[in-house]
Amino acid sequence: MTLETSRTPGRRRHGGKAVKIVVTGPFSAGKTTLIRTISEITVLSTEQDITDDTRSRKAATTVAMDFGRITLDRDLVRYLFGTPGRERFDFMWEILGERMLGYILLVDSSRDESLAEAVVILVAFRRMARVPFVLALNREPARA
Ligand SMILES: Nc1nc2c(ncn2[C@@H]2O[C@H](COP(=O)(O)OP(=O)(O)OP(=O)(O)O)[C@@H](O)[C@H]2O)c(=O)[nH]1
Ligand SMILES: [Mg+2]
Repeated sequence: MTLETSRTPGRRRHGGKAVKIVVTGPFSAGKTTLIRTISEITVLSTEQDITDDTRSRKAATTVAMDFGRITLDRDLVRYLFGTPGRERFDFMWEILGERMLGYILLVDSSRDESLAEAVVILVAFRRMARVPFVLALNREPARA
């Protein structure tokens, strides 16, 4: 797979370009859901059951990565890589961020600590590469 980045223009075998976009953010911000929602292929996910007290929030968490794809037109394909949100898997950030064109940083609006956790991730990603990013607030609590 050849990926285009700000440093390495990539060409796919049958022509066209492929770019790599990373979806990152704190635990349970909705990274896997976002990729599953927009991907045109069945997403490769690496979710494992949660066994600690955060299990009350959801049953499974990403332990390595999500992988999906969107074709914008026949000449431009975006590969989507989702990171784990748990800090203990932060070694994956650098692996997944390698040669990315940009990233989406999702924050869980329903959880106060999510913003501070997102800042830690942002600092790490800015250190990794000065590429464009989008900050998105997700899971906004419903208003009456
Ligand atoms: N209300 C609402 N819930 C969402 C949205 N996106 C995801 N969720 C829910 O939020 C929870 C976490 O979603 P995931 O996609 O597993 O979050 P994640 O960021 O991949 O989580 P980790 O991999 O554990 O860090 C799930 O229960 C989803 O159904 C959204 O846009 N709105
Ligand atoms: Mg996930």
